[in-house]
Amino acid sequence: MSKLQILEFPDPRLRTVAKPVQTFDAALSQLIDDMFETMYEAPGIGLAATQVDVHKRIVVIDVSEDKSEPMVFINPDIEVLDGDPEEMQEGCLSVPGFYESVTRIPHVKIRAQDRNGESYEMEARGLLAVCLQHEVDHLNGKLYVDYLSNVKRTRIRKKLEKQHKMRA
Ligand code: QAP
Ligand code: CO
Repeated sequence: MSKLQILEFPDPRLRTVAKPVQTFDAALSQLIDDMFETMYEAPGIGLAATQVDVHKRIVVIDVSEDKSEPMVFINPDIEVLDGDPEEMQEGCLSVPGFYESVTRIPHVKIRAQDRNGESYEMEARGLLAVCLQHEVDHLNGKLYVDYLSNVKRTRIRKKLEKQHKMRA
């Protein structure tokens, strides 16, 4: 297992639209394990392959308290169900150190494949539903900061760019 490097906003590679996974092999399984290791070490609750510069439709999530519920979503197809929009504080491993309120409908139906290519469906609510929408956005090149005001997004971008310069 190995920890992968996470791309940070405003890296243009985060804007890539990921391609469907067609081959379910040992290399895919290894990538999924590495994504879990990377997410758990951060620590985070969700990670899309886009964030580790792999432009395939793969998401890993674990919203449990004790890292006991790893979930894999390959080629996820999300349907936002009815319900009242709710505001929730979101963060992102690609936007480290910032948390902002985003409004979403916290009730979705998801169709995806597991690491063996087996199709499944599930309904999700609450944090899991929000996290799924956030991660599927990554696969489409979208970030939660896109939902913020230009002023807020620009402030976050400038602070991160400054940190990246200091690191270089
Ligand atoms: C997406 O995000 C999410 O800034 C997953 O310094 C988050 O795991 C969806 C993290 C909240 C819904 C609600 C962020 C770790 C982790 C940071 C994450 C940080 C360290 C973010
Ligand atoms: Co994110």
